[in-house]
Amino acid sequence: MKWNLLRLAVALATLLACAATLPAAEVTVVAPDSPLLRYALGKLESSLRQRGDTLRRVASPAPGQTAMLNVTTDPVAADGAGSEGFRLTRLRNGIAAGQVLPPGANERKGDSASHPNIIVFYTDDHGYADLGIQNVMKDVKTPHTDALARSGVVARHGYSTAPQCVPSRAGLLTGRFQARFGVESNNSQLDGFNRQTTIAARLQKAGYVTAQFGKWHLGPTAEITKHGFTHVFAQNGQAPFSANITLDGQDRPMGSLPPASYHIDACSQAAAALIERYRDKPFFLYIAYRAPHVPLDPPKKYLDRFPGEMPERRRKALAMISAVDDGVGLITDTLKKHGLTERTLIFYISDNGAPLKIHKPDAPGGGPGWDGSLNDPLNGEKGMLAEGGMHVPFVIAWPGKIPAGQTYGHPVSALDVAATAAALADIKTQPGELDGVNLIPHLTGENKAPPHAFLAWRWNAQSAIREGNWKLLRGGAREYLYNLADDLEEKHNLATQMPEVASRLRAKLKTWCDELDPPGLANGRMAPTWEQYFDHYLEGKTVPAPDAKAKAKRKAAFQPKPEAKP
Ligand SMILES: [Ca+2]
Repeated sequence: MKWNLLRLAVALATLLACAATLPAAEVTVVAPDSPLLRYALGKLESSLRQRGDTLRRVASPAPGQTAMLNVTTDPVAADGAGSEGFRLTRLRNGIAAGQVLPPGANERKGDSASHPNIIVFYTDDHGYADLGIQNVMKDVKTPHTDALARSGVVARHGYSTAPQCVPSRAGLLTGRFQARFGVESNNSQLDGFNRQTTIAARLQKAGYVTAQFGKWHLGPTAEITKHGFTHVFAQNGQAPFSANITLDGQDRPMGSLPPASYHIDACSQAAAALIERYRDKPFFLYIAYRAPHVPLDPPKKYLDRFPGEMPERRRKALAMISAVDDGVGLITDTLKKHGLTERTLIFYISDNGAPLKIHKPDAPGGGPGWDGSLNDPLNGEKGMLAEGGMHVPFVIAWPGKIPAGQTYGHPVSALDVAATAAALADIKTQPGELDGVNLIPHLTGENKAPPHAFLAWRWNAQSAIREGNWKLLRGGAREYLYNLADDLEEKHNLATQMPEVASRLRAKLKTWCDELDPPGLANGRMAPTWEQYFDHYLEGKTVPAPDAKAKAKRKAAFQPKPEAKP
């Protein structure tokens, strides 16, 4: 006993002594757990802070587990002392010994404490134009998301897997193209999805705390926990939350939770509370804001940020996106507060493009149609495999791991989220089990090749393939070929000029589509609505306003009635 205490004392003294001489690099301190060593690690932490270094993470392990402290020294303040092979030679392998490992040694395989946290912000019907960092629209205000993007990567060619909510979410969460298991559209049965293993389930098994916030849209909210999410704070539409945690991130029985604040704010607050609760464990947060999807319901606080002349739908969409942006700010601040910024990989992606409904009716107060978000400069909208339907805002950040300030030009997919997460958590998958790619080597520059040989989609009667800058888009009997390098707006159909390219891509697309359930270049017929969309966006034809009569009727209904005569 005395001997152990002596060794603990030596370890403590050595750890404190080494604080002044730690090299200019990331190091990991590993030691068997004990109250005394925790005390020593605490002292080391405060010494490093006084020296101006950045503390990356302090794990507070359960009794019997290994204590670990990762620190990253500030390169400006660092003296450049040899960073390779640095060791505390006075410490021996023993019960109470502490050890300082060389840089990179902290990525311990199979140890969940070394795995990064993963957060996915998934917005809803949020068009490509509507992040400040996109430099498309001047009216949008997203300072926190822009800062997040500047700390990492703006993917200029980021895609969701579908131009609609359900299939897009099924693809994101499984990491497999959703029509492989029969989830084609919002009208599909979800049996196929229910048989899949979500990335949440994989991460949960790997030791992650998992939590879902906001819109689910993949079956009953009561079943969310069956898909790998331990904590649920779900809300579909205007219904009360279905939650097994409170706004403060504390456990409660799964059930209805009346909204205590605006749904976007509530999701952000609950997510931040869960970060506070689990700051010492790896966590996976899937934060799916129902924004700026209709009904457009921003409170005054957010509307007031967008004064002046503009369509009311636009004002409301900007206000909802601003609320999401506040959430991004709250969550990134919470990470920073606990030294987790460099321990956390964040994705920010929209589930599909904005629904414009061709004529952009400005009916205030929500309802179907234009949600006020915009896809500029892309052509088309939600419900199309034209770029406007699924080429979306796409940001990836992991400060300290992925170089900041990047704009990434190769196409990436929401499918890559699961593949990246699986790789980072050391989750083994079979070849072909996931459709996405681990993006990290591509974003660090280690792998300069495009992540994907091609990306492909099928949504009902439409299908598309993008290979390099070539894109073949099919809708029923129609076929379009675009060179996105100089025609991102999809205005110049080259199908008749370049038949050999179209033919090659069609064959490749057909091979890919034949793996889907059911197989085929199309699943069903083009509805008249989609024929109109294609006419309007891709053929430049004038399509009469579908709601002209209804609009007149609505206007008449709002005329003040003559006062009744006494
Ligand atoms: Ca959506």
